Amino acid sequence: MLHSTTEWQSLDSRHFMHPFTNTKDLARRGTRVITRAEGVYLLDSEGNQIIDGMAGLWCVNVGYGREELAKAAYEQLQQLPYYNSFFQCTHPPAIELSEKLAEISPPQFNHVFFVNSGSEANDTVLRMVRNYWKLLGQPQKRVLISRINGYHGSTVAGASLGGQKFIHEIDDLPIPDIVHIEQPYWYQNGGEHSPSQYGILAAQELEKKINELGIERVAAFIGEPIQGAGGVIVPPETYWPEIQRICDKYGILLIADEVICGFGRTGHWFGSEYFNIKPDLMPIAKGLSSGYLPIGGVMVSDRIADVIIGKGKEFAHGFTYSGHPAACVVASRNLEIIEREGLLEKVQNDTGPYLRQLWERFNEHPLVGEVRIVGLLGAIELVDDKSSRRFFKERGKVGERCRDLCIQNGLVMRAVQDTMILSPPLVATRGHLDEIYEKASKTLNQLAEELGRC
Ligand code: PXG
Repeated sequence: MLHSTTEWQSLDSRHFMHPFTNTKDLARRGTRVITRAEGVYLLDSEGNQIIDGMAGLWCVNVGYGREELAKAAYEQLQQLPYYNSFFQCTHPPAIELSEKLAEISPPQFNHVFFVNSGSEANDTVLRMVRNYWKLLGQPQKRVLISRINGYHGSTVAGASLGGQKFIHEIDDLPIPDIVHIEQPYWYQNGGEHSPSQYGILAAQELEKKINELGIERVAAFIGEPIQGAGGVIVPPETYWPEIQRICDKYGILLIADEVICGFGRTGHWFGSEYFNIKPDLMPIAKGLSSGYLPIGGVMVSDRIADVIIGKGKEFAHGFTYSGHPAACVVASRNLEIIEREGLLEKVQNDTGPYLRQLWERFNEHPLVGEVRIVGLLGAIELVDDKSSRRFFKERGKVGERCRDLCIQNGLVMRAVQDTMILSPPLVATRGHLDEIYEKASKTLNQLAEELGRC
C-alpha cells in the first residue's frame, strides 16, 4: 500500500522498534523512508536522490539493483526454497558456495560453517574455539582476548566480544572469560609515540594480557583487520605482524573478523591478505551476498577442522537457516560478479588509490585531524585542535551535525562520534567518488563556518 511520507513515519513510530536507536528521540525527529535504490544511489519517499557512501551498512559491495541476483533468488525459491543441512542432508547451493569460498580464501581454509549474520558467525566462533581446545584435552583454555572499541555483533557472545561500553552497559556484558585489551588507535592513544612504535606497543598489550591470565587459560585473540564500526581504525603497519608473532609464540588461535573487511573492501578478498596475516578462523557476512539476502559464515582452517571434524564428535551447534538455498545462490552469484567485473583489481589499482588522493586533500581542512584510508574504506577525524590532536569536548555532537549536513547535501556518511566514515559500494566509479568528495567537502566547509573555524 502506498502512504505519504508522514503516514509512513507515523506508522513507523507506532510499531517499529529500530536497532541501535533511541526510539523516543526517533519519533520526535522522524525517519527518512528509503523506497528504492539503483547502483550507488538511494531514493527516499520524497523523491530525493542520495549517494550511498556507506554501501547500506558496509555491505552492498556490488551496488543496488542487480537483476541477476534477484533472478537467482527467484529461480532458487521456485526450485527449492528451503531445506536444512542437518541430519545427513545437503543441497547444491550450499555445496557450491562452500567450494567457491574454499577456492577464494587463503590456502589454510577448506571448510565453511554457514550462519545468517556476522553476529551468529561470532557466536559460532566462540563455541568452536572452546570446543577445539576441549577436544585437545585443554578445557581450561576458554578465554578469548578481544579489543576495546571492537565490534563483533549484537548477540550475547558477539556483543561480549565487542568492546564498546555503551553496548555492554544495557545488560552488564561481557559474559565470563572474554577480556579486552587496548585498540591500535594511534590518533587517540598514541601520545608522543610514532605510529609504528605505537603499533608495536598496542600489540604487546596482547602478550601482557596472556601472561597476566596465564597461557593455560587463553584460547584465542580476535580482531577486525580494520575496526569498522569503531571508527575505521587502521592500525599502524607494525601492529598485525606483532600480533601474529605473539599468537604464534603462544600457540593461541588468531581470529580475523572479516565481516566488513572481507569481499573486496580493501582491494583483496580478505583484509587479512591486505595485512599479510594467517588467521585460524574468519567470521564473514555482509559483502558475502552484498546484503541482497542475509547470510554469513565462519571460514574454518585445517588446524581447527582437523580437530573438530577429525575427532569424529558432533559439533552440536547450528541454525535452521544455516546455508539457506536462496541466500547461498545469491552469495555465489555475487562472488561471480565481483570476479567478472574485476572489483578487487579495480579497488586495488584504480578507485582505491583515486579515493586516497581525494581524501588526503582533507588533511588541509581546519577541522580535520587525520584521514585514514585503505581500499574503499575511509575515515575523517574531526577535531577541535589539529596541532595538539585534541578532540571536541563533547564527543559526537559535531559528528552528528556533520552527518545531518551530509544528508542534506545528498550524501550518506556515517558518524562514529566525531569520525566521519566512508565505505561506498565497490562499483563506485571515479565520477561517483568525485561526487562524494565534492559533497563531503561542501559539508565540511559549511560545518567549519558554523563552528567559526574557516
Ligand atoms: N563483525 C563485524 C566486524 C561487524 O562490523 C558484525 C560482526 C555483526 O554482523 P551482523 O550481521 O550480525 O550485524 C558486524 C556488523 C555500524 C554497524 O553502525 C556495523 C555493523 C552492524 C550494524 C551497524 O557501523 N557491523
